Order: sequence, then C-alpha cells, then structure tokens
Amino acid sequence: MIIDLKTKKSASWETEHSLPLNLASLRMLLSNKIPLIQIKNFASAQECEQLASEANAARFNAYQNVIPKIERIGITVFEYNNIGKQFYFEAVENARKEQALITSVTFNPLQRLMDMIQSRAGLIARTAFEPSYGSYHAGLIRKIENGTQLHVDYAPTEQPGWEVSQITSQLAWNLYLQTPGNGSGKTYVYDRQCQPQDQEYKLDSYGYSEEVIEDAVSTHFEPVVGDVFIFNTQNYHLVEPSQGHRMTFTSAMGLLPSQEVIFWS
Ligand SMILES: O=C(O)CCC(=O)C(=O)O
Ligand SMILES: [Fe+2]
Repeated sequence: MIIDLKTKKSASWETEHSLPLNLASLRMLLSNKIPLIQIKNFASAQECEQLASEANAARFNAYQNVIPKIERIGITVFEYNNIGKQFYFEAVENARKEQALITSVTFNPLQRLMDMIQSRAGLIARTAFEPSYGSYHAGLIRKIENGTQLHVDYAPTEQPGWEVSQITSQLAWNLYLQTPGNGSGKTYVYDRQCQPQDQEYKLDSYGYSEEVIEDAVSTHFEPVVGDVFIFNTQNYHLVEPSQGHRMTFTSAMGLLPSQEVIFWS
C-alpha cells in the first residue's frame, strides 16, 4: 500500500498509468497494483466499423432493472440472478449463435483476446464452464451511451454457487468499437475495492452512492476505437454519459485458483 502524502489518500496502485499486456502486468492488475492494461490497436478501425455495423443490423436489448438504460446483444449472469441459473444456460446456445452471425463477418474479439492471453501471458484462457449445465456465454456487444452508476462487478458475491464465483480476482475487458471522440463517455476507475460493509451505500440493483469513493484515488481514460482497456472490476468504476455513439465488445474475466483465466458474460 502507498500513501499519497499530498492528498493523504491511501492507495494500493503503484502507478496511475496503464501498462501493456504481459504476464507481469496481468498479475499486477489481478492483485490491484495497477489500474489499467491498455492493448493499443487490438483491432483496426475497419474491423471495428464492420463489427459495429453488423451489430446495428442485429437486435440490441436493454438490461433489465438497470437505470440509466444500457443496451446489449448477448446474455448476462447478472440478469439471470433473479430468473435462475437453469434459464441462463438454456439461453447460451442462442446467444452464441447470435454472436457468431455478427463476428463471422469480421473477427471474434474474444478469441483474439484469449489467444493473446495465452501467447503474451502464458496462461490458459477459456470460456467458463458449469458442471451439469455446460459453457457460459462470453462476449456482449454493448451500448453505454447514458453512462452508468458507480458500481463493482464481482461474481463471488453476485453469483454464489456458480463456477465463476470460484475466481480469486475479476477483471473486465472492453474493445471500443465506436466512441464519441469528443471527450465524453470516459471511464473512471477508483482505487477502492468493494467491502461487505459497503452494502449500506447500495442504491438499487447495482449502483452505489458516491460517498463510498470519497477519499479514493482515481484514474480515467477516454476510450479509443480499436483499443482494449482491462481493469479490475472489484474496484468501483463508472462510465460518464456520452454525446455520440459508444459501443464495445466486452466480457468479464477472472483468475481461478488453477491459474486458468476464464471468460463469461
Ligand atoms: O464501457 C466501459 O468503459 C466500462 C463498462 C463497465 O462497467 C464494465 O466493463 O464493467
Ligand atoms: Fe462494470
């Protein structure tokens, strides 16, 4: 832990900057020693444009119980918490087909990232698997254009009893397919991880009051088309509203005690 004496903020990050992807940076992000990994030029502008236009030709649905509105193609464990695990796994096949229709025209960002985790970090990367149910869905195409509330994403507390709750650390990666490009729609990440006693700050299905990050060091980035940003989602984070289109290809990823990296949505 380092203490910023100027502001008296305590923090576990050793830098406020992003690092490129390799085994050392991934381990540091998983243990919350750095705020961000950035993979520059993960995809070309043309690949992103094609993927966005194929997605726009398909059907986006709004997240249930989420305000402000967020739209996505694909399914999430978050929304099936209330509906039931069995129904999530029944919906996986359709979600996979829908994704394949879109990505087969250009490329599959999830496959590309898994290949990079294996080649650059030497870790096994795979889709999460639930015994007796099958594979999880991994990979949403998502439009966050009105911003998000302050929140965390962490399966061990949100999906107890699912394979994904075995992870010891959770990250999110986002490939930016479309960005407003005018300074709006930035992502903020705070050097403050969710604690059990934070439940008193919870506002609704997922949002937290800003009081919870009052003294925390933060970093932010303006998304760039074609870049991937990865951050630790046990840290409070939020997206600002954007003036213009903001579309990502994204999923959760986590480290299992076996040192495998699993992906799911
Ligand atoms: O769209 C973003 O920049 C981040 C969204 C988010 O909250 C996440 O990926 O967990
Ligand atoms: Fe999030």
